[in-house]
Amino acid sequence: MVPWGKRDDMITHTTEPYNAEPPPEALAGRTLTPVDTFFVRGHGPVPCLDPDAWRLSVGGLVEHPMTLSLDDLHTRFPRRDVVATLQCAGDRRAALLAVRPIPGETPWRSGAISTARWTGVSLADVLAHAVPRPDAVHVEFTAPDVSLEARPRQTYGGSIPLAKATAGEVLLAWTMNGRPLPPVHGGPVRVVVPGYIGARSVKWVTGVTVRDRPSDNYFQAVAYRMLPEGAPLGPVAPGSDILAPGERTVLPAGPVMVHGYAFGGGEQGVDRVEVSADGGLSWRRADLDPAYGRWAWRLWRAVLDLPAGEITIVARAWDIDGGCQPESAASVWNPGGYVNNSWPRVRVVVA
Ligand SMILES: Nc1nc2c(c(=O)[nH]1)N[C@H]1C(S)=C(S)[C@@H](COP(=O)(O)O)O[C@H]1N2
Ligand SMILES: [Mo]
Repeated sequence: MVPWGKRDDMITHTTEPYNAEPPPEALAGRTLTPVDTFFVRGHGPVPCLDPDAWRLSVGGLVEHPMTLSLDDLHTRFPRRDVVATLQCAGDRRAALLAVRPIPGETPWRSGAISTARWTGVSLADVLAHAVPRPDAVHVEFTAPDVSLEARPRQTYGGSIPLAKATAGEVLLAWTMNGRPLPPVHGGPVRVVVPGYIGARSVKWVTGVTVRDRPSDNYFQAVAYRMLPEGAPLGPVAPGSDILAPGERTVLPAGPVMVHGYAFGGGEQGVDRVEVSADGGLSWRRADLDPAYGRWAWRLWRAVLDLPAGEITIVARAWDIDGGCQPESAASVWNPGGYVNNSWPRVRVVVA
């Protein structure tokens, strides 16, 4: 039995806590990822929260601390709807592991990224009622799930800059693709931070604390950094990936449709995507879907004429400022295995 109503072909990394990603082909060709296909990343067991008993406390450096019920969120604030892509900072770690081992971290392939339409209220509207004090700089989110990874043992949390929290797009969301947010994705209410690494979109959120510095939570202060003493990860790095054909697919010679996505993280627009069947000597420009809003990935497709043999298909995205993805996984390798935005490569066998 596949837990949480997920599709049968999910690639399960761990069952307790549940961590699973869809095969990349299942993500291809659809801007909105169906809920049964959406990846799950959890550091601890899924807490079972009663929506009627759920409360959100808003406090810290604010003039008017508040405790809000789900009904308060429904009735006291305008509803906001955002299509946002969530990408785990560990997405595509498997290609980094091939360079050098990264012990103890989940070997995500290409599926730790998915897109949904989220509905809720804007965190900016809630904070406007609470009125942050002049010394407010960061907003911390807390949740009740306890992770065994964290040292010392603690509940999950993280933070974002106040400027991001009040920009409008950050949601306290209770629906996902028009349905009540499932428990495994953070129901009854989660934070959705469009354009930031998935780790900041805290599920089962029960606390919003305004602070003068980032969260001291393990998942902000220790994990999710590129380097042990480096800055905590925030905005998503621009990148792209190939979703179909899948790795090791056997194909007949001739034209083949290649599918993928590009995502600039919201701050960085995608200008173009190119695909190569000869390791990057020659490139073909992919057709890029129109933007579905600033916070969603853009799907692309390209037809490549493949000769017989073992072929490596490569892709790369350019952003509107002329930046391009780094070529090699080795050049972006880091001890936690985060943010692999190097050129995606898929090997296929053309018979
Ligand atoms: N409370 C809580 N929130 C959490 C996590 C968690 O373990 N506990 N995992 C984070 C990480 S690392 C990611 S990538 C996203 C994954 O969201 P999803 O499971 O809905 O795909 O949730 C984030 N929010
Ligand atoms: Mo993550």
